[in-house]
Amino acid sequence: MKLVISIVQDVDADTLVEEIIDKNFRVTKMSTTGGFLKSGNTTLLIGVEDDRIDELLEIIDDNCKTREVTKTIQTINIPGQAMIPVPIQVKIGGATVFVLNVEEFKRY
Ligand code: 2BA
Repeated sequence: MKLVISIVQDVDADTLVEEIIDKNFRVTKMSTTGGFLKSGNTTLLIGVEDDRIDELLEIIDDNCKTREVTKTIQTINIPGQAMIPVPIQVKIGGATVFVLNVEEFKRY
């Protein structure tokens, strides 16, 4: 068995979870925050049998889109001068996925 940890954009999360449930996987959805953008994203925990991992990864890939957002960073180019806000474009991936081997799985 594998544990898939998938970090996705909030905007894709509901459709993705529906699709995952429709296809008879089990999923836990958590509200999380990206460290870089400091804005909300969604982390899904999905326990899956080894023979269905490819099917699951395909569902994630099909339902998550890459998008660009603008983030304003504070920068300074002359020592002693005020901070200048500079907008930068950041590409957020469709999904960041970790696949872990599960040593033991129990339901009581
Ligand atoms: P954030 O940390 O908010 O990052 C959002 C996007 O900002 C990232 O998209 C990446 O394109 C960019 N980014 C992140 N750190 C950066 C940096 N130091 N310099 C320049 N650009 C940077 P993704 O890579 O698609 O990541 C989306 C979200 O997935 C991340 O949100 C974070 O919550 C999670 N994530 C990504 N890689 C991770 C990892 N190795 N471990 C844990 N969480 C991760």
